[in-house]
This record gives sequence, C-alpha cells and structure tokens, in this order.
Amino acid sequence: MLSRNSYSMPTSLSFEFYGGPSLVSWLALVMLARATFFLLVLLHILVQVQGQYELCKSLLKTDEGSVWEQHACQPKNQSMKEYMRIRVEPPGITCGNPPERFCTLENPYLCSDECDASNPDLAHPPQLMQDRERGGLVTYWQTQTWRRYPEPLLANITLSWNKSLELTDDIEITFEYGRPTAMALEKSLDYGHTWQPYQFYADDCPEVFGMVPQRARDLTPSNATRVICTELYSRWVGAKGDKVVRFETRTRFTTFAGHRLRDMDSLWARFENNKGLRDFFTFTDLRLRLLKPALGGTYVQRDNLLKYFYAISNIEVPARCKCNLHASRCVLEDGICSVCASTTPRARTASAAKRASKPKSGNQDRTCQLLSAHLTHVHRPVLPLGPTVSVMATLTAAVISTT
Ligand SMILES: [Ca+2]
Repeated sequence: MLSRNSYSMPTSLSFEFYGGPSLVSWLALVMLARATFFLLVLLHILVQVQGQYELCKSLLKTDEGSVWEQHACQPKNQSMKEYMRIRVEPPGITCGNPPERFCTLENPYLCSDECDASNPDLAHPPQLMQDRERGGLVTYWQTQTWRRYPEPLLANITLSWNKSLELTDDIEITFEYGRPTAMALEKSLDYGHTWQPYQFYADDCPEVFGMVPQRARDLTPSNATRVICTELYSRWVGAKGDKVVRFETRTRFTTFAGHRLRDMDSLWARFENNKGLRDFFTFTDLRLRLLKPALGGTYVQRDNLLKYFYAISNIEVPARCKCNLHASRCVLEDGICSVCASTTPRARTASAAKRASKPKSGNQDRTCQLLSAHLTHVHRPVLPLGPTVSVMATLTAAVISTT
C-alpha cells in the first residue's frame, strides 16, 4: 500500500501543477529539466577550470593613507643567478689542472698570470660566474688556453633551475679578457631534454652561421620572437673595453610597449593572445655554446696561443618564477611555488604597487598544477591586473552570464 501510494504521487502532483497536460508533455519537461541540470554542471566545471587564480592582498601606503590592494599572486622579479646550477663541458675545460700560464690580449708578451686549480687564490672554478663579488675584487671562471689550435676551443655552459622561469629583463654575460668571436645562446623548455637556439653572436654572421646580421632593435611586433644573429657584441675593433654580451629582452618588449616600456598594456595584450610569445620568454635551462674566443684582431697568432681563452665573471638572469598566478612566492632551491600568502601586509609606494600590478601571464606548469588545491573563486581585482587575469575574468563572466 505504501509502495503504491509513493509511486503514484509524482504523477498526481505533476498533473495538478501543470494543469493536467498529457504524459508526453510531462516527459518532455523532465528531459528538459535534466538537460538544464547537466548544462549547469558543465558550465560550473568550465568556471572551475578556466576562471580561477589566487588573489593576494597587500597593504599599500599612499599619501591619502593605507589601503588594501588585491592583485594576482605572482612571484617578484629577481636575479636568478644564485639559484642556478652550472655545468661546464667538456670535462677538464676549466683551467688550472695541471697549472698553466696565460697571457692577455692587451699585453700578449706579458704572460705572468697563472691558473692553478689547487690554489684558491689562483683557481677559476665555474661558481665564480655566480658569486657575489665584494670589495671591487672581480672573480671569474676561466678555461684552458687555445694551445691545441687549430682544433676549435669549444666550451658549453649549462644553467639549470629545475623550474619554469620567465625573463623580465636582459640576460647579461660579462666576459673578462674579451668577448667571444662566435657564440650561441640556447634555451630549453623541458629541463634540458630538448634545446632550441635563442640568439647567435658572431663577428661575421654570414660566415659563421650563414645568417644575415640583425639587431634586436630592428625587430618589429610581427617578428619580435625571431632568432637573430647579431654582430654587436663580437667585434673587437672599437669594443675593447666592452665586456657584456646581452640577450635583449627589454628591446624585444619595446616592440610592443614602445620607448621605455610606456605602453605595457599593448605588451600584455600580445601576451594574452599569443602562446608563442609567452613561450619565447620562458625557459627551464639556458646553455651558452662558446665556439671561438676573442682574437684581439682579425687573425689567430699561432706563436702565442696562450692569450686565447674564455673567462666569464658574471651571468645575470633577471626573471620570475612561472607560478601561473597561483602563488606569490617560489622556493627556488627546489622549484616549488608556495601557496599564496593572502594577507601579507607590505608597505610600498604607489609607483611600486603600480609596477607590481603588471604580472606576466603564465602557461601550465606541472609544479603549480600540483599545488592548486586551495584556489579561490574569481573576483574582479581592485587594481588593474595583467593579461591572464583579465582574460580569465572575462571568460568567467561570459560563462556566468550564459547561465
Ligand atoms: Ca664573479
């Protein structure tokens, strides 16, 4: 009895509620309700997937008083050199084992300098490319000399972070005793499994690399991610005092943001819509391929090969952790993005806050995906945000409005 009453109740109620239409109409309504339910579930999933990022809050001190600002969580820009692992190849390329003398290009017959790996005062190990120099003392890594000429003097320097990073400014490599005649900069997006060229450097690009020489400042928005060969840093004549070789991140940014990066919105707009552009400035590893040392002239002086070698005193890599807007801090030692510190008060100037509110977009990163368990729902931030945030907010708003 109870079972029959329970079973018959829905039919009776439905007929009364809808004014007694046919059974076919009732079934159609049920199917419509089910379809609507599944559509809502689908849209909810879309919001979950596309529209989330972490909000961080900072206390901003202005002339009018203190206010809280909300912004997408992004690690700060910083020098990555002290966190990079350096590997030089081939083994034994570093000077000093056995001890050896070397000369300089400026005074090729004054060969009183010595490299000795067993003497800390005369050793030039790889870590001197990333140390903090104090008291004006320049420290540098140095290779063996080119005593096996005409066999090429080749050296690879691999820089690894075990983390996806985004360039925020120029890479700068400082060479003591002359910049290389030929060199290639490469990068990896997959922890060193595969490599791709980033920039070529030579005193004669057509001869060394078969490429037409270009300068980064000649690039345009349509070809800002082109891999170029530049002769700007490799020619000896007129550049004796210059030590730095650059990868010109800022110059490439200016193709979108204009002089002095005044129009950053234009840059972010490009980042939003162009994964290739975002990936261009992303890397996990960098590799320098040193192919020919500085000559100090136009030809190799065979009777004095002790003046040819590579020496690097510093490598600057300004970048930020790629945390996909999920974290404001990154533990660079192990490459883990830490969960957003949502209420960390920080006193900053208005201009600093404005700069900080221009985060770069992020692709998927396996580390951050693992740590995205405590995501908050989307809110339109108080201060203007970077590209990915605004895109996600727009997407979310569009999805919600359709429901
Ligand atoms: Ca140094």
